[in-house]
Amino acid sequence: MYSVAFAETSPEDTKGLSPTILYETRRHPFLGLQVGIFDFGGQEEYRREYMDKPEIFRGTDILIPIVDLHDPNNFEQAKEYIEGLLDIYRKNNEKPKIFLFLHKYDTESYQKELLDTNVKKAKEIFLDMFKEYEFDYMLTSIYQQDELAKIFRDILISSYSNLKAHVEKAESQLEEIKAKIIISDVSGNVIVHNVQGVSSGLTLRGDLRDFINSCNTVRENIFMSDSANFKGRNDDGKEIELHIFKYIITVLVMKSGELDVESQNKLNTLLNDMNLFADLIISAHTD
Ligand SMILES: Nc1nc2c(ncn2[C@@H]2O[C@H](COP(=O)(O)OP(=O)(O)OP(=O)(O)O)[C@@H](O)[C@H]2O)c(=O)[nH]1
Ligand SMILES: [Mg+2]
Repeated sequence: MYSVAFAETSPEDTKGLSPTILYETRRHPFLGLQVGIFDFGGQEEYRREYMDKPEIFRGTDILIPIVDLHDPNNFEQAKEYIEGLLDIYRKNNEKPKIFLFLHKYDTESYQKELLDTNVKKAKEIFLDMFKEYEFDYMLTSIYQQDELAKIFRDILISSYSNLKAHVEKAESQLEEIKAKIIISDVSGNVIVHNVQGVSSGLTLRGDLRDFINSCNTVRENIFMSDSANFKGRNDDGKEIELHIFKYIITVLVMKSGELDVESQNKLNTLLNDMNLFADLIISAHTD
């Protein structure tokens, strides 16, 4: 799930991945912070080993229990595992936000009729376990790569109060502007876009990521300011424009000629909003 949503692996290519031994940690830069991701192996021997070490779980902001919808015979066992985790958090005196993934919500080597039955059963078994927590659940699948990336994006920004509204607003603004626009962070995590085929999961296409990266270096080393704009164009009137706001947020605009006045006005509004969005992120960090 990590490699499909955050790195550039295609869903099919995960078929050869090995099981997680004990647990693996990764860091992923997102909106200017390093997000620490702990992936706990599900095999019994590993569970027994790390469940005995509650200190490993200290400082969790977000817990994502993952239930395999293709494996209903193990739902009860999964429930016990999750209860064990909640015990650990109770002992640690911590309350992470919980997002339960009812995962493999797809019919890749699985029958549609069984899937719906399993969803119903899973909801009955799992949904009332988290009453004391800030909780939500979602139906997920690595075969819905963009959807999965959006779910992780929303989970990551859920740690920042009131950013979600800005992302939703940007999403609707993009629909009305007649240009191709990609809003991402300087590391190339796509937040919102209106162009098909520019990202795999959260990760922006390599050439555009390199462009952002180079412009960001110029901003820092040559302009020595926290925001800057960059432009390129060819003889046919194709243009690419990059706005970097507060060394965190970037807006990439691609157009094939002049924009109509209405679109240009809307784009200006969007740019102002993203400037504000970057400010909010920074003040959330300092909080
Ligand atoms: N159909 C389907 N298969 C999936 C999905 N996500 C993962 N898989 C497959 O499930 C298999 C196991 O995936 P892993 O992510 O390694 O499983 P895991 O839960 O991390 O296993 P442990 O590391 O032992 O805990 C792989 O063959 C994946 O291709 C999904 O959304 N749908
Ligand atoms: Mg694993």
